[in-house]
Amino acid sequence: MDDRPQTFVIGTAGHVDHGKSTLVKALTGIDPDRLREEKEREMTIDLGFAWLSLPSGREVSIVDVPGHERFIKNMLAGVGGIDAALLIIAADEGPMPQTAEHLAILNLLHIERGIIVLTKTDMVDEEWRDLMIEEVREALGDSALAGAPIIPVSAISGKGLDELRSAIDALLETVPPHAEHGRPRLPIDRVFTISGFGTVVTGTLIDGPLLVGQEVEIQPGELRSRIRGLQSHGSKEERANPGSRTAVNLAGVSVDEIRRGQVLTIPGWLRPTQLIDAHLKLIENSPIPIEQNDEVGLFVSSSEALARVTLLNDERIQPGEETWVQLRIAEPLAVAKGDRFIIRQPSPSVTIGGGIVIDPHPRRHRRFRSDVIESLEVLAEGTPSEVVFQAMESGPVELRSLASTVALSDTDLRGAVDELIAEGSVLVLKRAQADGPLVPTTLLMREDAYSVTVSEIERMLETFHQRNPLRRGMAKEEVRSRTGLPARAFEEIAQRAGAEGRFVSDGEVLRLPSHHIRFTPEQRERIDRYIKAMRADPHTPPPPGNFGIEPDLAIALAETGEVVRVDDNIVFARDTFDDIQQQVLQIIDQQGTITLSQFRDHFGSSRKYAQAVLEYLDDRRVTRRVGDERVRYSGG
Ligand SMILES: Nc1nc2c(ncn2[C@@H]2O[C@H](COP(=O)(O)OP(=O)(O)OP(=O)(O)O)[C@@H](O)[C@H]2O)c(=O)[nH]1
Ligand SMILES: [Mg+2]
Repeated sequence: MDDRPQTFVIGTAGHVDHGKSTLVKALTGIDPDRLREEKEREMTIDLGFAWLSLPSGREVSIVDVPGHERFIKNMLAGVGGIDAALLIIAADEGPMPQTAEHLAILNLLHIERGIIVLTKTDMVDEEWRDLMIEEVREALGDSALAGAPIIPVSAISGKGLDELRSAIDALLETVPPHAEHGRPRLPIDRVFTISGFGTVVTGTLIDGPLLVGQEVEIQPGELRSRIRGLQSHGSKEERANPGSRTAVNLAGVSVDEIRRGQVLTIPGWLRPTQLIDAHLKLIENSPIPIEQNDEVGLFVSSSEALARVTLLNDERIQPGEETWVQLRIAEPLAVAKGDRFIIRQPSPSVTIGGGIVIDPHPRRHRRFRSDVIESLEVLAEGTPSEVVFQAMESGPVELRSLASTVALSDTDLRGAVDELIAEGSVLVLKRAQADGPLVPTTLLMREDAYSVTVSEIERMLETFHQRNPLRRGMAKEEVRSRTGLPARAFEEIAQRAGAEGRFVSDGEVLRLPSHHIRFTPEQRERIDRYIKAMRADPHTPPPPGNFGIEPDLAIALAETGEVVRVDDNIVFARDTFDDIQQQVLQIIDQQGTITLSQFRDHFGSSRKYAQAVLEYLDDRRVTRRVGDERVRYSGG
């Protein structure tokens, strides 16, 4: 168990030049502007990081963001996962455009804890300061930070900083324990090398702890690695807890394989996606509405991509309105259910809204369908088992991939799955061991979907048998491709339905249990004549064509087992062939090998027959060719 106190991450926000970085330095002693260009231009460009211990002893990381509107993408990459925000407003200027935009972003991301820091108060008199406090209160409107404390400070004189530290302490007191789903995620916001250590990535850790030595996966890209070391606040740790800024030293990967926007997590559950269902809200002062198929910039955690909006229930949505959408993303992103996102107009670039991921792996929906909207409502609001049931709508799914769709802790997810299995609405297609526990790769399927699929296959087979009475069954691969199921799911469904007696899996083909190859009396008559002729000359039997046995009929006859079809023209009666095979093996056992001419002499057959039979035996792995001789397939 880990009994260290909870860690926290707070972020700055606010208009350019209002004093965010200066305040961070005054609070922590660490200059968050680390790039040379930042120091030269006296402007934050990319994220900066610092940390401090509060009077209570709490450890807090601070993510310092740029205020300039050109770098808002970097601000968005840093704001994910923070526990609280410091919205910094310079007392001389008061609220400005990016004050409002950052406030809107905090609101959309549901970052509801914050402190308004009125800084640079050394530059104004008291009267002006009080006027600004009024103005700030007004600017907060009915946002989530409407009731937040407003603390006047000067980062230069240090006035108000103690009050600010206490206020941060009091605010963090109200942060509930960080969620632990058992599936830690580190949205990567920085990648660099440290000489002697190699590749390091950093981010704000959410949803679970990371441990040194652990195997990890980086998505999108499915890059595997192992955690060589962990750091938080500049000191080495064996374990990083959710809610902390975390630096991860990775084994065996180079910096150019990783970029901001990827997510480091435990292997096997987080599947990248290019289609998500979401609930979307446009901010009141969005300059534009959204119309069907509009393109937007999508920002989730530290990642960004272009996306097109399918409005599922509207022709257009106006500023201030909210609705259900499907987002078609231009490139894969590793997101999970419940992730909050921001959308921006691509050009001119401005924040227009945001929302929450409801299903990261939906199917394409048709618009204006009440059943689609209802299922999204269930996914958004339902009980765990309702959510899991709904999430399984699109077909068989592995237990581990359900995890990214449902945003439940492992315990709750298993609880919900067990409940659904017990009530019979979900089936375990195949357990790793009979009666064994569910493992991450166990395939689950809704019972209703299973019934529909099996009935569909039955109908397919019925039609096939009717049209092809001489065929033993339908090629499995063809059945599978018509159902559209992935190979493993199909195989497990076929096995289960087979065990239930719904159809028979017979080598490469599937058939209905009632189906057998049946010949018409006329066909039977021809066959009997043909077989009689074969018996007259068993080792050099006549070709089937001589008796009007067309290839289809010969194949069917072979499938019934009455004959062995070595090729189109060389067909033996079954017992003759079995006898030939047995004698071949006997000869091999007596003299070690058999040659083609030995075969020919022994059976008194032609070279053509001898060669065809021996090749057939090679194909069947009865014999094996070594130079000009045959040995037993399994023998030396
Ligand atoms: N007098 C006075 N000047 C301040 C105070 N805080 C910051 N400044 C000055 O304001 C200027 C901008 O400060 P920064 O901290 O770089 O502002 P910022 O919000 O980080 O700016 P960006 O990161 O570019 O958005 C600098 O010249 C600071 O010295 C303060 O409390 N009093
Ligand atoms: Mg700055």
